[in-house]
Amino acid sequence: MPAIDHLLATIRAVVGDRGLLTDPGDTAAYSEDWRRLYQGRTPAVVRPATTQETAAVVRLCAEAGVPIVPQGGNTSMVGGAVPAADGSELVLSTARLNRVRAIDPVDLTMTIEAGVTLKAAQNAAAEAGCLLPLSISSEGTAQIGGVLATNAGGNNTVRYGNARDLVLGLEVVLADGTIWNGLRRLRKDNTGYCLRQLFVGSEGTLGIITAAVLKLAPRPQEIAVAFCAVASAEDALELFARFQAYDAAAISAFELMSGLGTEFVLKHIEGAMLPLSAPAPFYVLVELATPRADAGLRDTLEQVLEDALGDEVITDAAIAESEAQRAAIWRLREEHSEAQKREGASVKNDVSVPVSKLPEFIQQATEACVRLIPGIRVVPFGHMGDGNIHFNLEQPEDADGAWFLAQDHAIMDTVNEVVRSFDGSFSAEHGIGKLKPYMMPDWRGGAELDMMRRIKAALDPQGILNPGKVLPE
Ligand code: FAD
Ligand code: 2HG
Ligand code: ZN
Repeated sequence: MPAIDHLLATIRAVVGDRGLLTDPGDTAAYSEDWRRLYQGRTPAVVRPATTQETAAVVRLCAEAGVPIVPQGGNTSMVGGAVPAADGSELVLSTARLNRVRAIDPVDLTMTIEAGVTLKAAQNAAAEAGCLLPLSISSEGTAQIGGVLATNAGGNNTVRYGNARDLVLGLEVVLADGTIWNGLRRLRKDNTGYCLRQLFVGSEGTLGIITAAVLKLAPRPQEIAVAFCAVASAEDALELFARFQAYDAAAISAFELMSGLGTEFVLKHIEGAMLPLSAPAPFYVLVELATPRADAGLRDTLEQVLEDALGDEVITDAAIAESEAQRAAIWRLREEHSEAQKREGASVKNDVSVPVSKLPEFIQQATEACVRLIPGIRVVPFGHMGDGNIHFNLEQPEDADGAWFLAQDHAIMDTVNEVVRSFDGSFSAEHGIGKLKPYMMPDWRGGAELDMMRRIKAALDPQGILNPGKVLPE
């Protein structure tokens, strides 16, 4: 293809040899998603090292009319960063935009480039005596740009909100190669439309985020974590209500796990151990944290759990006595996705309902799925404290994995019907990507989808940024 060869030659002149991968052996990893739902193909992965290089590459692609798929850590759960199968799209990886530009512990802000991994960003904040209060299991690989482009949620949303709530400023390369420098770090700034929030959660379809100013929090001085056994999701909700009543501001995570999902972790993840004497139908991981020294958090945790045990709200609990025990408890929660993947084929439903409705939702969605596919294994887990449950379904033990995956629309539609009856959302934190655009007309049709299409047309009139994602064709 002479046209693409010419484009790649001009791009190479901008980004250099290190900035351009064209060998199929090198580009393959950028062309498939973490779940292996989509196998794409790309003639090249472009890896600019600066905002200016990014802008120049986008300008060249716009002039040539060649689509671009922005990619960070490629951990999307919905195929959001995978190029099309026909090899017509370039992948633009942000991996080399990896500088922490500034941290201000008084302003509690961090100015950081898109390709820094979330884990590296957390570490940089910690070194400066601060906390970047966003935590997801993929944080070692996911990058700041991807986290913002998907408005990631995760384990601390109950206390600090989603990625969106942490963004004060953004730097974005627009679809024609224009650089918008909105890297402000003000807490108050009402100056027209809030453009940065348009790009947060836009999944690479409106612009390429190259840097951001994020809000930090004071670093916790005391952290207390417990792993609790509960007989039902109702009891887990009652436990959440008790922690809220006792000290709502101290809750930094309240995560639910099913007995089956935890069994998968114990079976597939080396070194994973249940810190309790017997298995239970559900488990809760609760984490309390405070920036105050000597706040007595451990006493709070013990008091609430002791009362809950007395009232039979929980059946057992283990409190972490060391950093190693805290990490081991968190591992049981964080390895759920990996363990489920190793167990076999699964269909995910990243849904949210009002927190108070979660137990009823889990029960009704379970019944509906079992009616649809007898023997289906239900694995609900996730961020109970903010109402976001990963209502995942594992193939029946004796079923064919490919057959099960082919039932994905039937399964997701069945779950979504229950979600709708609770006024919930079919996409709480992972986004729409390539997997869910077909759901958009039904859930966001009419004026809402129309506005989204108009925004897309205004910011990307050629439609070259991440085609086929978010909006239905
Ligand atoms: P990618 O997968 O590379 O891209 C995601 C989307 O963002 C794509 O549409 C891409 O085009 C776009 N994009 C990427 N970078 C940019 C940029 N610089 N500018 C514009 N668009 C861009 N998500 C949660 O919300 N909470 C969780 O708890 C959570 N846990 C996870 C656990 C595991 C094990 C895995 C595999 C995933 C998990 N995720 C979770 C999903 C995923 O990790 C997040 O969505 C993450 O924010 C994606 O970051 P990334 O850098 O990998 O983005
Ligand atoms: C989590 O909360 C992630 O661990 C992944 O959002 C959920 O695997 C999943 O479905
Ligand atoms: Zn999650």
